[in-house]
Amino acid sequence: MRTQVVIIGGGPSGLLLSQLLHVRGIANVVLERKTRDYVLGRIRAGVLERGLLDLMREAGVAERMRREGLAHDGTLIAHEGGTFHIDFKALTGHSVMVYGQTEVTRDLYDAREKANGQIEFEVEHVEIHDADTDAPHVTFHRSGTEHRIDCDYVAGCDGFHGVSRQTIPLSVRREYEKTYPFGWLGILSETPPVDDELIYANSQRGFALCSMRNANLSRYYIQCALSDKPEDWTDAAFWQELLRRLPDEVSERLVTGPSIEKSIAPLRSFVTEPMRWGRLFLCGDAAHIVPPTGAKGLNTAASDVHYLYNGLRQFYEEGDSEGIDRYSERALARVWKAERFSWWFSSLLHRYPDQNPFDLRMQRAELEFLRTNRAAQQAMAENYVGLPY
Ligand code: RFL
Ligand code: PHB
Repeated sequence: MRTQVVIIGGGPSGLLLSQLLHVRGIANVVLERKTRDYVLGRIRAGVLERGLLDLMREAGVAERMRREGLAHDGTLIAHEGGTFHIDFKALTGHSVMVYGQTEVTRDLYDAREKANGQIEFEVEHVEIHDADTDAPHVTFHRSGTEHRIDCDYVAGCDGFHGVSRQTIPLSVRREYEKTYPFGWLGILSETPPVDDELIYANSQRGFALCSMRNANLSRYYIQCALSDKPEDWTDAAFWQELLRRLPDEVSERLVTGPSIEKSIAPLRSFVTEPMRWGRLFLCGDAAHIVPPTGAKGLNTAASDVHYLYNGLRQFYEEGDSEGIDRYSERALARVWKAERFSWWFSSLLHRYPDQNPFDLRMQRAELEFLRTNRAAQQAMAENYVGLPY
């Protein structure tokens, strides 16, 4: 068979691109390795920038988000036994939306289904051929049969462990990576959030984050050792450790309960360059990873989708390849700024095993500067609500 764009990966990047292209009448097929239920079972991002909200609106999938999402005008930062507020709205004129990645993905799957969009689930052995020619094609196996799709372009939206990035020869691919000596242990619990705002906490015992999904669903994280396993942590041990990392004024209000999900994510900063090779484009986690501090992963995936979708649209509607030709350069310029912010915000809030007393004082001075300096708060707020596309 033949289509215009083959999209590898049915996570949020692939689905959003698919739906946006569909709205513009650009034919596409999505290939996903897992089942829909598996993809929807992954608990990930919770905070959406306005750029992603705009794209969801353009894709015609923003209605439930508008009803159920929680607008957040700021965030709290906890340190030295107290909290301070960063007022995004006052500092930038913008807010962010708390609406889970699971819900974004569900809304996109529903929209693709309603439009009879073609999504092939449980595909195996996906291979991209001739991406550096004018006639690429993609092969894959499903239920033991090999299939082939010829196309104009391939969008690699298959996450960090996908095949798309590996298709770019090492002679042209450059990778930049930093791993962090800790992970995040996260739980989801059917309890009311401890505060209207998210709370990012720096404590002597390590980082903690209080987040939420809705009025009766909370998401909490604590920094943990890379060697920890979720099953090492009973719910009681998790709550005890979380409470010890929060100021009393917060821990006194926190409602605990059984966890309904518990997982550990390692922290990594990673960028691959270029994000285009011939007719193959990388999008989202396939091209870059940020540590989750600052909530930039899904949002940076969305900015890639924005540049790629507009490039493809310009090509198909106006016959102009300028957007496609400059995709990698434009996407990477914004990616590196998100990398910088996530790296900085991580270094501000975590305990590192090799920190010496001087490093700890620097961290404290940086937090004090942020607490008391409007320009520092403004820089933080502009990055958090999302730099312009
Ligand atoms: P995904 O979500 O990994 O989706 C890729 C899809 O491709 C499929 N796939 C393949 N399909 C076919 N053939 C192959 N060979 C394939 N290989 C893989 C996979 O099954 C999958 O369905 O990448 P995508 O779409 O680029 O989306 C990126 C986001 O998922 C990610 O950046 C965010 O979740 C990161 N993130 C956060 N981002 C935010 O913007 N705000 C947050 O608050 C936030 N919190 C988080 C996070 C990530 C976390 N974890 C677990 C890493 C919190 C956590 C704990
Ligand atoms: C989440 O709610 O999962 C979340 C929120 C903010 C972050 C990371 C994760 O920075």
